[in-house]
Amino acid sequence: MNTPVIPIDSWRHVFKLDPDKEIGDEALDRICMSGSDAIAVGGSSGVTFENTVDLLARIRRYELPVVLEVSNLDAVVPGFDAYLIPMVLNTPNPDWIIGQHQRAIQQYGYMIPWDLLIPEGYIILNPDATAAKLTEADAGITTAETVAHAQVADKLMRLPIVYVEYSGMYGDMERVSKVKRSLSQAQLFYGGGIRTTEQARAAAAVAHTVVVGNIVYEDLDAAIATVEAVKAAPLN
Ligand code: 1GP
Repeated sequence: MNTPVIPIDSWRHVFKLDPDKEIGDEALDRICMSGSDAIAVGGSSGVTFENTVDLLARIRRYELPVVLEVSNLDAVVPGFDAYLIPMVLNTPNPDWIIGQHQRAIQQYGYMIPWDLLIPEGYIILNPDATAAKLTEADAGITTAETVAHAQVADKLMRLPIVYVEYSGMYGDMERVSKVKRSLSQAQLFYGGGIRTTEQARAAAAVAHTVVVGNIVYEDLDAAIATVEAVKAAPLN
């Protein structure tokens, strides 16, 4: 069983920051002081070693944990508290499930900090998301198929995280709830399209951990308000 190096099981709210997007010092200060449980750094395009180092250094002035969601091997920067490793489950292309991982391990195995890796079973459900296009994910799967993918991650692969990813689009909370009820041990992350406190609250009712991304760059006040909404919401 994987026991993550940092206490992700206590995380209810996470901000995901994209190294390829500009964020001013004042905005970053508000994000890092918001009461959110952690910052995840990651993005689907334009993520480089340089912009990742730069963002990590700025977030490191604050106390909250900061993890890197690895999407590009050239941008793996040392110094994060942990590294989230997506394995996309709903793609027919094994490259995004294990292929890239196998090649990375063959090439860099001697320097990988294994204790810091946290694999995620990723299910991408917005066909228009960059990540869906990149990984050839079949975002048109049914709820039953989604639940079965989640159970592969939870019960066969025993992954510590199942991530229902609607990046850029608010998802079907009934489907997320069904995924949650199907899990035995994995922690359910939900991310995608959260713009209002109502959406944040609804996601927090059905997922252990709610990830808020794009709204940070569009409406900072609305982004900050999601923290309180998630923290106050009971998990059903
Ligand atoms: C993206 O799940 C996160 O990886 C959050 O999605 O950017 O749509 O909030 P949004």
